[in-house]
Amino acid sequence: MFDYAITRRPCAALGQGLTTAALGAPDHTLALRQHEAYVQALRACGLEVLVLEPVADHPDAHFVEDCAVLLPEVAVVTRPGALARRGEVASVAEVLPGDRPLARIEAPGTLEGGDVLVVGRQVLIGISERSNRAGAAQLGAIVASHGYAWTAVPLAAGLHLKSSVNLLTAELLLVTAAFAERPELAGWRRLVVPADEDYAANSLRINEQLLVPGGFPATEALLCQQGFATVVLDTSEMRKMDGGLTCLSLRTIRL
Ligand code: CIR
Repeated sequence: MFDYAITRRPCAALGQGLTTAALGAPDHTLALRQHEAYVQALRACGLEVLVLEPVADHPDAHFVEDCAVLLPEVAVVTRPGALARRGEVASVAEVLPGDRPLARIEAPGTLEGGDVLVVGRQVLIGISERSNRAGAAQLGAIVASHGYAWTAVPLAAGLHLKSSVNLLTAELLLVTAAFAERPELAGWRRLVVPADEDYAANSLRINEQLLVPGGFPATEALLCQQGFATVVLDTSEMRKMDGGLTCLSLRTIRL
Protein backbone atom coordinates (compact mmCIF):
# COMPACT_ATOMS: atom_id res chain seq x y z
CA MET A 1 0.00 0.00 0.00
CA PHE A 2 1.22 3.51 -0.81
CA ASP A 3 0.02 6.78 0.70
CA TYR A 4 2.56 9.25 -0.65
CA ALA A 5 4.31 10.05 -3.91
CA ILE A 6 6.92 12.51 -5.07
CA THR A 7 6.68 13.83 -8.64
CA ARG A 8 8.15 16.68 -10.66
CA ARG A 9 6.62 18.59 -13.55
CA PRO A 10 8.50 18.32 -16.85
CA CYS A 11 10.51 21.41 -17.86
CA ALA A 12 10.18 23.17 -21.20
CA ALA A 13 13.47 21.61 -22.38
CA LEU A 14 12.27 18.03 -21.84
CA GLY A 15 13.10 17.19 -25.45
CA GLN A 16 16.78 17.63 -24.65
CA GLY A 17 16.75 14.65 -22.31
CA LEU A 18 18.25 11.26 -23.12
CA THR A 19 16.34 8.99 -25.44
CA THR A 20 16.71 6.06 -27.79
CA ALA A 21 13.14 6.31 -29.07
CA ALA A 22 12.68 7.63 -32.59
CA LEU A 23 9.21 9.01 -31.92
CA GLY A 24 9.83 12.70 -32.51
CA ALA A 25 10.12 15.64 -30.13
CA PRO A 26 7.82 15.78 -27.09
CA ASP A 27 5.28 18.60 -26.85
CA HIS A 28 5.73 20.43 -23.56
CA THR A 29 2.11 21.52 -23.18
CA LEU A 30 0.86 18.01 -23.80
CA ALA A 31 3.52 16.57 -21.48
CA LEU A 32 2.32 18.91 -18.71
CA ARG A 33 -1.25 17.82 -19.32
CA GLN A 34 -0.28 14.15 -19.19
CA HIS A 35 1.71 14.78 -16.04
CA GLU A 36 -1.24 16.52 -14.40
CA ALA A 37 -3.50 13.59 -15.28
CA TYR A 38 -0.92 11.24 -13.75
CA VAL A 39 -0.83 13.25 -10.51
CA GLN A 40 -4.63 13.26 -10.38
CA ALA A 41 -4.69 9.50 -10.92
CA LEU A 42 -2.30 8.99 -7.99
CA ARG A 43 -4.51 11.24 -5.84
CA ALA A 44 -7.58 9.28 -6.91
CA CYS A 45 -5.79 6.16 -5.65
CA GLY A 46 -5.61 7.81 -2.23
CA LEU A 47 -2.06 9.18 -2.30
CA GLU A 48 -0.88 12.55 -1.15
CA VAL A 49 1.31 13.81 -3.99
CA LEU A 50 4.19 16.24 -3.76
CA VAL A 51 4.64 18.03 -7.09
CA LEU A 52 8.10 19.57 -7.44
CA GLU A 53 8.84 22.44 -9.79
CA PRO A 54 10.73 21.70 -13.02
CA VAL A 55 14.49 22.20 -13.16
CA ALA A 56 15.42 23.84 -16.43
CA ASP A 57 18.95 22.47 -16.71
CA HIS A 58 17.87 18.86 -16.07
CA PRO A 59 15.52 17.85 -18.89
CA ASP A 60 15.02 14.32 -17.50
CA ALA A 61 14.36 15.46 -13.92
CA HIS A 62 10.64 14.65 -14.04
CA PHE A 63 11.66 10.98 -14.11
CA VAL A 64 12.17 11.23 -10.35
CA GLU A 65 12.06 7.49 -9.78
CA ASP A 66 15.62 7.11 -10.96
CA CYS A 67 17.04 9.25 -8.15
CA ALA A 68 16.01 7.17 -5.14
CA VAL A 69 14.76 3.82 -3.87
CA LEU A 70 12.18 4.02 -1.10
CA LEU A 71 11.51 1.21 1.32
CA PRO A 72 9.67 1.72 4.60
CA GLU A 73 12.90 0.88 6.44
CA VAL A 74 15.34 3.03 4.45
CA ALA A 75 15.55 5.64 1.69
CA VAL A 76 18.44 5.13 -0.72
CA VAL A 77 19.77 8.00 -2.79
CA THR A 78 21.02 6.61 -6.07
CA ARG A 79 23.99 7.43 -8.29
CA PRO A 80 22.62 7.41 -11.84
CA GLY A 81 24.72 5.73 -14.48
CA ALA A 82 23.80 8.49 -16.91
CA LEU A 83 26.24 11.31 -16.13
CA ALA A 84 23.77 13.84 -17.48
CA ARG A 85 21.34 12.80 -14.75
CA ARG A 86 23.61 12.80 -11.72
CA GLY A 87 22.86 16.43 -10.94
CA GLU A 88 19.20 15.57 -10.38
CA VAL A 89 19.85 13.56 -7.26
CA ALA A 90 20.55 16.33 -4.73
CA SER A 91 17.19 18.03 -5.11
CA VAL A 92 15.33 14.73 -4.75
CA ALA A 93 17.40 13.71 -1.71
CA GLU A 94 16.25 16.94 -0.01
CA VAL A 95 12.57 16.00 -0.18
CA LEU A 96 12.73 12.32 0.73
CA PRO A 97 10.65 11.37 3.77
CA GLY A 98 12.60 12.17 6.92
CA ASP A 99 10.97 9.33 8.84
CA ARG A 100 13.57 6.68 7.94
CA PRO A 101 17.34 6.42 7.65
CA LEU A 102 19.04 7.59 4.48
CA ALA A 103 21.66 5.60 2.60
CA ARG A 104 23.57 6.39 -0.57
CA ILE A 105 24.99 4.50 -3.51
CA GLU A 106 28.66 5.43 -3.72
CA ALA A 107 31.25 5.32 -6.54
CA PRO A 108 32.10 3.14 -8.35
CA GLY A 109 28.52 1.95 -8.00
CA THR A 110 25.85 3.27 -10.31
CA LEU A 111 22.15 2.67 -9.86
CA GLU A 112 18.93 4.13 -11.23
CA GLY A 113 15.61 3.52 -9.50
CA GLY A 114 14.07 2.28 -12.75
CA ASP A 115 16.17 -0.84 -12.28
CA VAL A 116 14.74 -1.65 -8.86
CA LEU A 117 11.53 -3.61 -8.42
CA VAL A 118 10.39 -4.37 -4.88
CA VAL A 119 8.06 -7.36 -4.63
CA GLY A 120 7.14 -8.04 -1.02
CA ARG A 121 10.37 -8.81 0.82
CA GLN A 122 12.31 -9.41 -2.38
CA VAL A 123 14.15 -6.81 -4.41
CA LEU A 124 14.97 -7.41 -8.07
CA ILE A 125 17.84 -5.24 -9.29
CA GLY A 126 18.43 -4.85 -13.01
CA ILE A 127 22.03 -4.72 -14.22
CA SER A 128 21.81 -2.35 -17.15
CA GLU A 129 23.72 0.35 -18.96
CA ARG A 130 22.68 2.59 -16.06
CA SER A 131 23.03 0.32 -13.03
CA ASN A 132 26.23 -1.66 -12.58
CA ARG A 133 27.07 -4.69 -10.46
CA ALA A 134 28.77 -2.56 -7.80
CA GLY A 135 25.65 -0.42 -7.46
CA ALA A 136 23.44 -3.49 -7.30
CA ALA A 137 25.68 -5.07 -4.66
CA GLN A 138 25.58 -1.88 -2.56
CA LEU A 139 21.80 -1.67 -2.74
CA GLY A 140 21.62 -5.42 -2.10
CA ALA A 141 23.68 -5.05 1.09
CA ILE A 142 21.50 -2.14 2.28
CA VAL A 143 18.21 -3.96 1.71
CA ALA A 144 19.61 -7.23 3.10
CA SER A 145 20.43 -5.41 6.33
CA HIS A 146 16.69 -4.70 6.59
CA GLY A 147 15.69 -8.30 5.99
CA TYR A 148 15.05 -8.27 2.23
CA ALA A 149 16.36 -10.85 -0.21
CA TRP A 150 17.75 -9.50 -3.48
CA THR A 151 18.45 -10.82 -6.93
CA ALA A 152 20.47 -9.29 -9.75
CA VAL A 153 18.75 -9.43 -13.13
CA PRO A 154 21.13 -8.66 -16.02
CA LEU A 155 19.33 -6.98 -18.92
CA ALA A 156 20.03 -7.82 -22.53
CA ALA A 157 17.92 -4.94 -23.82
CA GLY A 158 15.68 -2.14 -22.64
CA LEU A 159 16.57 0.91 -20.58
CA HIS A 160 15.68 -0.32 -17.11
CA LEU A 161 14.36 -3.50 -15.49
CA LYS A 162 10.96 -1.86 -15.04
CA SER A 163 10.82 -1.12 -18.76
CA SER A 164 10.12 -4.87 -18.99
CA VAL A 165 9.07 -6.27 -15.60
CA ASN A 166 6.54 -4.86 -13.12
CA LEU A 167 4.46 -5.97 -10.17
CA LEU A 168 0.83 -6.93 -10.58
CA THR A 169 0.48 -8.73 -7.25
CA ALA A 170 2.97 -10.17 -4.78
CA GLU A 171 2.74 -13.43 -6.74
CA LEU A 172 2.30 -12.17 -10.31
CA LEU A 173 4.56 -10.06 -12.52
CA LEU A 174 3.74 -8.36 -15.81
CA VAL A 175 6.64 -9.05 -18.19
CA THR A 176 7.69 -8.73 -21.81
CA ALA A 177 8.16 -11.98 -23.74
CA ALA A 178 11.95 -11.63 -23.34
CA PHE A 179 11.54 -12.06 -19.56
CA ALA A 180 8.91 -14.80 -19.62
CA GLU A 181 11.38 -17.60 -18.92
CA ARG A 182 14.07 -15.76 -17.01
CA PRO A 183 15.32 -17.99 -14.16
CA GLU A 184 15.62 -14.97 -11.83
CA LEU A 185 11.83 -14.55 -12.00
CA ALA A 186 11.03 -18.23 -11.45
CA GLY A 187 9.56 -17.52 -8.02
CA TRP A 188 6.61 -15.63 -9.53
CA ARG A 189 3.86 -16.34 -11.99
CA ARG A 190 4.35 -14.20 -15.08
CA LEU A 191 1.73 -12.57 -17.27
CA VAL A 192 3.29 -11.78 -20.66
CA VAL A 193 2.27 -8.64 -22.53
CA PRO A 194 0.86 -9.44 -25.98
CA ALA A 195 3.02 -9.12 -29.12
CA ASP A 196 3.95 -5.58 -30.20
CA GLU A 197 2.92 -4.11 -26.85
CA ASP A 198 6.19 -4.37 -24.88
CA TYR A 199 5.93 -0.77 -23.70
CA ALA A 200 2.77 -1.68 -21.76
CA ALA A 201 4.85 -3.88 -19.44
CA ASN A 202 5.57 -0.54 -17.76
CA SER A 203 2.25 -0.55 -15.92
CA LEU A 204 2.06 0.62 -12.33
CA ARG A 205 0.16 -0.99 -9.49
CA ILE A 206 -1.06 1.61 -6.96
CA ASN A 207 -3.11 0.10 -4.15
CA GLU A 208 -6.31 -1.31 -5.71
CA GLN A 209 -5.71 0.25 -9.14
CA LEU A 210 -3.44 -0.60 -12.03
CA LEU A 211 -2.24 2.35 -14.11
CA VAL A 212 -1.73 1.28 -17.71
CA PRO A 213 -0.32 3.32 -20.60
CA GLY A 214 -2.83 4.25 -23.30
CA GLY A 215 -2.62 2.75 -26.78
CA PHE A 216 -2.10 -0.92 -25.88
CA PRO A 217 -5.56 -2.47 -26.23
CA ALA A 218 -4.49 -6.12 -26.11
CA THR A 219 -2.64 -5.62 -22.83
CA GLU A 220 -5.50 -3.62 -21.38
CA ALA A 221 -7.97 -6.36 -22.35
CA LEU A 222 -5.73 -9.03 -20.85
CA LEU A 223 -5.40 -7.15 -17.59
CA CYS A 224 -9.15 -6.47 -17.37
CA GLN A 225 -9.82 -10.13 -18.07
CA GLN A 226 -7.47 -11.01 -15.18
CA GLY A 227 -9.63 -8.84 -12.93
CA PHE A 228 -7.42 -5.78 -12.55
CA ALA A 229 -9.07 -2.38 -12.14
CA THR A 230 -7.21 -0.48 -14.84
CA VAL A 231 -6.79 3.26 -15.19
CA VAL A 232 -5.54 4.14 -18.66
CA LEU A 233 -3.24 7.16 -18.92
CA ASP A 234 -1.76 8.73 -22.01
CA THR A 235 2.04 8.76 -21.78
CA SER A 236 2.90 9.52 -25.42
CA GLU A 237 5.18 12.47 -24.59
CA MET A 238 7.01 10.54 -21.87
CA ARG A 239 7.50 7.59 -24.20
CA LYS A 240 9.27 9.82 -26.71
CA MET A 241 11.92 10.24 -24.02
CA ASP A 242 12.05 6.55 -22.99
CA GLY A 243 9.91 7.22 -19.92
CA GLY A 244 6.61 5.92 -18.65
CA LEU A 245 4.32 5.43 -15.70
CA THR A 246 6.74 4.05 -13.16
CA CYS A 247 9.51 6.59 -13.66
CA LEU A 248 7.28 9.62 -13.06
CA SER A 249 7.00 9.09 -9.31
CA LEU A 250 8.62 7.84 -6.14
CA ARG A 251 6.02 5.99 -4.14
CA THR A 252 6.01 5.01 -0.51
CA ILE A 253 4.09 4.61 2.70
CA ARG A 254 4.88 7.11 5.43
CA LEU A 255 5.60 5.81 8.88
C1 CIR B 1 16.60 8.58 -19.44
O1 CIR B 1 17.03 8.10 -20.47
O2 CIR B 1 17.23 8.54 -18.37
C2 CIR B 1 15.26 9.27 -19.44
N1 CIR B 1 15.07 9.93 -20.69
C3 CIR B 1 14.16 8.27 -19.20
C4 CIR B 1 14.21 7.67 -17.84
C5 CIR B 1 13.06 6.73 -17.60
N2 CIR B 1 13.13 6.25 -16.27
C6 CIR B 1 12.54 5.14 -15.86
O3 CIR B 1 11.97 4.42 -16.64
N3 CIR B 1 12.67 4.83 -14.58
